[in-house]
Amino acid sequence: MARPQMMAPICLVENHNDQLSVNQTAIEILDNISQPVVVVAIVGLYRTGKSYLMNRLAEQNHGFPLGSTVQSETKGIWMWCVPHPTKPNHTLVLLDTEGLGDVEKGDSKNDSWIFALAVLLSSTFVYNSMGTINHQALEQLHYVTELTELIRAKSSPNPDGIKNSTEFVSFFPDFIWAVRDFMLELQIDGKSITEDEYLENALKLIPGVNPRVQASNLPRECIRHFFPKRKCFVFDQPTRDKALLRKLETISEEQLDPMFLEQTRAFVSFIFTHGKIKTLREGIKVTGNRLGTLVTTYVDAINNGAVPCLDDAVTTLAQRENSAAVQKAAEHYSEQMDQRLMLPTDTLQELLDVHTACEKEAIAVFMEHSFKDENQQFQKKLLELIEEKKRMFMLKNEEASDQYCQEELNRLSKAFVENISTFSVPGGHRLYMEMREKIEHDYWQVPRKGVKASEVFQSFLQSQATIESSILQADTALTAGEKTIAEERAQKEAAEKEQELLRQKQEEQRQLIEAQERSQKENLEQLKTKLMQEREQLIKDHEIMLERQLQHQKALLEEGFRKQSEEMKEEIQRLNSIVDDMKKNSGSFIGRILSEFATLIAAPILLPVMVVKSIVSAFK
Ligand SMILES: Nc1nc2c(ncn2[C@@H]2O[C@H](COP(=O)(O)OP(=O)(O)OP(=O)(O)O)[C@@H](O)[C@H]2O)c(=O)[nH]1
Ligand SMILES: [Mg+2]
Repeated sequence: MARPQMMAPICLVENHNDQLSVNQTAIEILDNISQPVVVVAIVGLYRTGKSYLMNRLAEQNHGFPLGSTVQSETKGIWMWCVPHPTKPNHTLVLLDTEGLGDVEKGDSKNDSWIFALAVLLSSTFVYNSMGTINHQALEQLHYVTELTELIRAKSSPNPDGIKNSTEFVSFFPDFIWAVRDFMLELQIDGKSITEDEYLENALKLIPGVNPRVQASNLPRECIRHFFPKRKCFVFDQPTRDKALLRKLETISEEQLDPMFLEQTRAFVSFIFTHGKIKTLREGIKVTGNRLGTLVTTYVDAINNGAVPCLDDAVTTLAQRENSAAVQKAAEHYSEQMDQRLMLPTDTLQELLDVHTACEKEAIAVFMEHSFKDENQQFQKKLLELIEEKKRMFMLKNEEASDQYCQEELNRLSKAFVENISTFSVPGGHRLYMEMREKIEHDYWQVPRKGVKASEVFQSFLQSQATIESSILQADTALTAGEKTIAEERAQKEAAEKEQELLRQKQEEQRQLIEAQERSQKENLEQLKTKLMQEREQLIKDHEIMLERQLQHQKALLEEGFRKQSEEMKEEIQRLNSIVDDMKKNSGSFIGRILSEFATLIAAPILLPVMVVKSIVSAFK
């Protein structure tokens, strides 16, 4: 099923008795979505109209349940997958979360985890709040300051010394602040400002040492640092009528404040147009089934007392998908070989040519569906699988040829064999030889006998050797001398045929070695292309990180925060030198991996190759 159709939202992450768990039914739904996903998550204080806004994104009145009392309605994280309204073949995944800061909740730790999960899973993260963006609103957003403790980019501390949080920009979502029941005029010093300017103004650091100011500066810094792409939407009250407010989902659009309606439409349209596909680092696009794996990996980590880690999640994804990619590629090889080969093939070379073409395609299928194949272990597995399959096709080819040759030879030699006694007459040996030569001639006229043609005929000749000799000896038309000459000729011819057969085998071994060399070359070439692409993407990721750091540093300097700006210098220098090194060393880095892989794939094949080579030299 490529197109998801969910009639209603479903709980994705349950939050029961302060324990998070993944709902398997929701994972199964995601597993069936192979389309890329645009994921919008909404987070914010409880009872602030989050679920209502998410229903607007699903273009529905009902869906995520709203509550009209002060008791919080949504628990855990709920999911609704709908076809993307403007991007064909994409799925829009809406994640509605449990309201933060509910006083009725005992433990607030899960609030932090829900916040972190929403950040990790979404490509657009909506922070929803009521009223205005003031000190209080920013203090309530303290969860953002905890993210460095709750999310890890790499499983072990960065060997290159880059801070964990610096890496956030390479996989964090775009940030939208939705301000509900906004009553103020968008003006500063009498001048109209946009919503985005309103947000940026609110995020400017406030000078001073007042602890309250410092407390709200930290979330400001974190938002600016972790979410370089920011947007703000303000909303009027949906209606002045309190009774209607409590049952918003039941009222028609005409009953809503036109301004609110317009603002909601602008918000929805922005997300439909600009909401990006969820992307992990290095350009890895998230599909529905990948999202399912991510949720499971992250929630497992939390439940095991660990910190959800992007790299670990990517490794899990890669393991799962690379092994599926091996299967897919191997199946492609088998299917194509089945389709393109007509057994028996005329020569071994004919089979090997088809094999080379099919293997090339299979490697391409693997490359398309795999990523981060550490030590190329999956590619090696594919190579071994294809080698095994190739041997099986060769065996089948030999069997088909053997059977066909036997049948043809039986047909051609039937009368000859049945009437063998008729040669026991004077001059019978000459007749026998003429008949046998005719059979041989006719046999070689039969097309597409395949790789076993000579061998089968050779066995036939061997089976005739004693008969021929007795016919010769019994032939009274020949002198003893003529018989000796005939005997010697027969032996010479047999030896020549034997030699010819060995030459054919030798030639076939040479073709096999060549095919293996072609295969290794193809594997290395396609790996090289893939490694270059991955490397380019990695460099791009680091360049983006660097650019964001520079932007942030510049903004701090412009706002007069020289000290903070100076503090960023070291990290920027580190990033700069990493990017430089990566660019400089790309060639040698890829070269090293390729040569390691070349040794790895040569080893298991080399053994038969060496055996083959010794066989070949024995023939010389
Ligand atoms: N004042 C006001 N009320 C709203 C708005 N949007 C929805 N409501 C009403 O607020 C109540 C709560 O709405 P929900 O959408 O359930 O809010 P929520 O943030 O999802 O609530 P929790 O899931 O409990 O955290 C309902 O009665 C809605 O009708 C809004 O923009 N302003
Ligand atoms: Mg809700």
